Amino acid sequence: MVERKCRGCGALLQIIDADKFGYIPENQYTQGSQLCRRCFRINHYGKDEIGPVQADRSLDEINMGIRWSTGVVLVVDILDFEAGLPHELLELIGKKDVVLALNKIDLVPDETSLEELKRWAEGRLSEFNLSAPKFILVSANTGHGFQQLANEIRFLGKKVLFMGVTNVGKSSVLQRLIKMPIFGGQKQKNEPTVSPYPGTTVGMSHWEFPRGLILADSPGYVPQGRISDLVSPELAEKIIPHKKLTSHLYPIKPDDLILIPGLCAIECIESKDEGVLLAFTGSGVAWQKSTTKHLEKWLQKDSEISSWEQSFIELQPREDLTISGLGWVSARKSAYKLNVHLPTGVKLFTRPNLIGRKK
Ligand SMILES: Nc1nc2c(ncn2[C@@H]2O[C@H](COP(=O)(O)OP(=O)(O)O)[C@@H](O)[C@H]2O)c(=O)[nH]1
Ligand SMILES: [Mg+2]
Repeated sequence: MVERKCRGCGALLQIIDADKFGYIPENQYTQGSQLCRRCFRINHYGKDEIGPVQADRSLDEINMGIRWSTGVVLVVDILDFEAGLPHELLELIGKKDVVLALNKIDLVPDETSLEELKRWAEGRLSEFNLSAPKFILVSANTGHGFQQLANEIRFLGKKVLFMGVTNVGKSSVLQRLIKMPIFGGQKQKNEPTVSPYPGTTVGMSHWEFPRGLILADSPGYVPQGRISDLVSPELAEKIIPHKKLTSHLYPIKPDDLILIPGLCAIECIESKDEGVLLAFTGSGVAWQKSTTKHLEKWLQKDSEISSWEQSFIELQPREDLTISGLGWVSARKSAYKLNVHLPTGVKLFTRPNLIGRKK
């Protein structure tokens, strides 16, 4: 039997085990179908019946893909920027030519102009270990930035790998690109499978274009310390930003608490002046305010988390405190000393504010 891969998720097609990746009923296989049953059901019913691919298996595929490639498009979710650039992943890319596609810009509120976003991203990228990274602001939903992305891809050689952490929109970006006239414009029979669940793409899948250009989708790298990777797939789907960012403004003084029940709590220890914390989310979970007295109750409320840890953070006005895979809060008017309660292992970052007037 000649090995064939699923066009949607890149898994090797097989007719033996319906509970494993790549399963396809035998009659469909012999008729030449190139889509596994899992991808068919994700596309038609929005249900992933097998679940995410294992992190170590993804890593093997990513490594293979990097070795194969002449250049890389690294896709990053602009709303979860720091989590999208893990040190280990940048090391894997090494000295390959790379273009960064900062995706999901449709979720950033209109008050933040593209120019502002660009300046902010430039500043942030200078802190990561990337030599003169080229980046493009894109939205796979609206098509923004795709002409520029397509142009840049032509400088990456003939074999271009799309990579990044899980759920940033790698498959969505590729899905839109392969339909563009610049790549031949042919309607493809199958497309890379896009889903709200992390871990959908299982293996590399190749898409061939005129003049020998090949674009390849790859499974997502599972970064350390993202809240969305520590909870059930149902809760992860809720937590991952999918709608336009909203913010709530909370006047905060010592002993106040802002929190997302069962997921995180930020406790004010000290504030210099009367200030506010702006809490941002683009997901299906909401921030709220309480007091330190109720800390334990809120952490335990309907929580999937069994182990918590606490970090002390100082936040200056117009700085964001971001919680990997969840959202962020931003200080205004006052500096704050905060105790942050998070599931054990979840990473925190501070950075210049993304939204609103800059320093
Ligand atoms: N709002 C918005 N959602 C996007 C965009 N790109 C991808 N998504 C959503 O993000 C989720 C993950 O997309 P997918 O392409 O499967 O990510 P992958 O795991 O990196 O391949 C899906 O729910 C997509 O619909 C975008 O530009 N804007
Ligand atoms: Mg994918």
